[in-house]
Amino acid sequence: MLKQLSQLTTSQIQEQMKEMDSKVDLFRVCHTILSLAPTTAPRTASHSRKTKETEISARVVLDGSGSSNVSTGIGFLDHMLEALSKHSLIDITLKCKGDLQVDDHHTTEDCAIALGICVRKAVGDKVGITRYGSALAPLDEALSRVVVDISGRGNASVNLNLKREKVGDVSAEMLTHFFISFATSAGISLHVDVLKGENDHHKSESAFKATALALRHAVEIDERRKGTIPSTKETLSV
Ligand SMILES: [Mn+2]
Repeated sequence: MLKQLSQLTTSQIQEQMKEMDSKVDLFRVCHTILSLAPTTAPRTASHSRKTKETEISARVVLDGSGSSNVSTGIGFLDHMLEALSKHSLIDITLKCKGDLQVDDHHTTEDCAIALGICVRKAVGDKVGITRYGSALAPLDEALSRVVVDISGRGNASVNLNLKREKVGDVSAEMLTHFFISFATSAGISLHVDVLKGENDHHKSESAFKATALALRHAVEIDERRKGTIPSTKETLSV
């Protein structure tokens, strides 16, 4: 090598060094691209449905950044779902045109079902997930506790303890119904309890935020599971 180099002129050596530099750069670029490439498919799912009552399209990205684009026609529900996305880090896109001239029932229920279906599809066979999640979330004087199990079986126990008939433009009973419909279609056990609070807006929002925090933990991949299913039955399919 030294002998070969000694036979070259200074400009030839410089040219060879430039060529080597460009090869090293190319190697670095290839290495970076390979290290950034995802090793598994992104956990995302979509669902759309059109009936005489509602027309809905929904999409979730489980390993998202908490960005949302929500438009249900019900302002307070949008506010709650944006909070759900922000604090779960699950990206949510949800568009709904519902029969709000009737009331808020079909729109709220069908949005919950569509989001639940997306979550169920996105967690797939539940390989490697943490499965359980629990969280406390305050909002000023209000405090909520949520416990979730991504079991494949949908059920919910919900105590929002709201005093008013409506919060914003959604009825209190439909906020409760939202959690039940979501849990049923997502195939999760969901326990929502507002433990304290005076203001119904605060109580509702702390319940959605606690749900977000619990869900975030439950859907996350647990690296120590090394791709196994967190069940002694070795399956979490229904
Ligand atoms: Mn608020």
